[in-house]
Amino acid sequence: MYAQHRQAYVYEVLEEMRVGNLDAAGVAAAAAARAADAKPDAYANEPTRWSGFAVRSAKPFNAEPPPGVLVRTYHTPNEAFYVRNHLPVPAVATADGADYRLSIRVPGGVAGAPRGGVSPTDAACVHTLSLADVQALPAVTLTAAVQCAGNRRTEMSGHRAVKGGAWDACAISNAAWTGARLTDVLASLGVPDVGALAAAGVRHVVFEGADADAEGGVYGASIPLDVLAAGDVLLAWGMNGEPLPADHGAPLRVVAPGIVGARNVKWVTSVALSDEESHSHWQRRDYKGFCPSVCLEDADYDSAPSIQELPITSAVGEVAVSADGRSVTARGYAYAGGGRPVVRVDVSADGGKTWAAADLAGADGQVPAAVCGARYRDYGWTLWSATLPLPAPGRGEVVVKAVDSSYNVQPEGLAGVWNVRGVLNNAWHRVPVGGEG
Ligand code: MTE
Ligand code: MO
Repeated sequence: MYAQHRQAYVYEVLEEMRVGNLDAAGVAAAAAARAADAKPDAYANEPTRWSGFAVRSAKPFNAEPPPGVLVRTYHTPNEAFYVRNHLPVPAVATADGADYRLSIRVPGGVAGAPRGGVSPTDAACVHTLSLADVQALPAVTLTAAVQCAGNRRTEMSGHRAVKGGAWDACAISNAAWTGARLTDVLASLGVPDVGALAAAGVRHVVFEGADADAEGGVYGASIPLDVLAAGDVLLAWGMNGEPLPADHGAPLRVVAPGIVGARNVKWVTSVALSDEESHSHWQRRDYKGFCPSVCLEDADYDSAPSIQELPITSAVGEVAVSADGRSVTARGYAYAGGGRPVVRVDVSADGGKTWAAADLAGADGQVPAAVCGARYRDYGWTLWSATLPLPAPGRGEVVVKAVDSSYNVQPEGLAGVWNVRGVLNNAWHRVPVGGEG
């Protein structure tokens, strides 16, 4: 099912397991039997997509918009919003929503009797909600960028080979999401607030999607309980004022603003309050960072924490040289995880020798840095622009690095952040102007 597995190293692994060879007659007979017993195409439900995408994988569909398009508008148009699917688009994405059901699992220790903390043996209470039940709650709209942990992986593999799908710098987009607060959904079921959940032993909120592999295993991920405290995790049905598109999780997706894309579960079918992280492959055996010297065989997935908030990052989307060749105007995005505001973006046109602070465009001119307790709530990205003199007529190298409200900065090079899975690349982003920088 995974086209990206058709690679030399996969065949090498399989070669060790070869038990024999089929003869031609056997192959023909098997093909005939398969045709007679044809399963429906797992990818029969893929929607029509924008022709402007740079497609990184067709099945499952992975695509990013061109950088010039991405940084043109504060809210990314729905059709151009990057798509990261691990599995086929499920049938629920294109059905009319009437049959859609969401299950919410509340452990016994929380739901009432029996008491005594959260454990898998407690009698849990499983609530079933329709789409209408969720949409009957107060609708909230908030702007949040979603970024894949693998954004800019291609650049990282240029430094040293990594294992993971190719992405340039556009596996990130920004939208205004409309939905119900997950805390409101839980409150409507009589579930106590986050503090009481924590006291009862709940540590994680575990989500599952409707998209499944050939064996029926579904996509899943979880976020720590405390992410709910700010009240901004949504079960969203709207995107930029339109119904949620099939590729982005219709009829309902999790929007966990400030948290890595992988936990923003699309086509969500279940929410479980748990003492444990999700047991899914993507929570436990993927989306984790490692030391630069750790190879695939030595990567200890159990001890590495799952990626949740992403580090401060920025990238150049577009550069335009003035008619006289003396200056360059650069534009791009900057994003900080955990809802932290981007407070400054430094841009250079001479490869990093001299810098200027860029002009920043926040959420349509709104004051960005709202805080709730210790938690920042500025979830949208920041677009920036700067016009700088070029070091030589028509030539230079544009470099960008951003700073967040905790004065976290981006590392200069790839060597220190390189990791075997090619995630979390937030090194200074460089774009040559007029040939060599
Ligand atoms: N949810 C489901 N059900 N299935 C998926 O494959 N991919 C995750 C996340 N949610 C995924 C999912 C990953 S890794 C990312 S980066 C984001 O969705 C991408 O969201 P988008 O496709 O709306 O841009
Ligand atoms: Mo992702």
